[in-house]
Amino acid sequence: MKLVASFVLAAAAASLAMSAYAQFAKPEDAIKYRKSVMTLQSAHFGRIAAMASGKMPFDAAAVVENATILETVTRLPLAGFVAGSDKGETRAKPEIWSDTAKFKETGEKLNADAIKLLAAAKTGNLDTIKAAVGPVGGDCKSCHDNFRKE
Ligand code: ASC
Repeated sequence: MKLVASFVLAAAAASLAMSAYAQFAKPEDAIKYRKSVMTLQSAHFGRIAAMASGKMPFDAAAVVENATILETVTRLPLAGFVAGSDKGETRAKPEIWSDTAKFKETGEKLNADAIKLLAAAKTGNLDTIKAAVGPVGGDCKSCHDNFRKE
């Protein structure tokens, strides 16, 4: 009886682990996930960009806080572009799935530049931060230009 119970538990744990690994039950879930990621990227990068451009008062600790979150969040978008999620409420271009290498490279560059932005944030120097903001904004823009419909 004890043995059966432990098998049942193990099976339940395995199926939970599997569904977490598969990540998305439906294509709409993947679309919702990546839109959420874009919202977070925009919010946290937007605050840093606003400070870099003088639209918001410079607060070194707030830059570190936002850059820390941005560095984590920029690891996420690629996982949302699963096969079959090219249809529906999305502006994702087919090139994401036909030119995957370029798309992946673009996504990885964003994270690499976000890592540099976090390092710049930790210096507390506004000019250093400003120099690291440009590349991240450029990554956002080039990915949207190449891979997002109008
Ligand atoms: C943002 C945001 C984007 C990018 C882009 C940079 O803050 O929401 O989509 O930066 O405007 O060019």
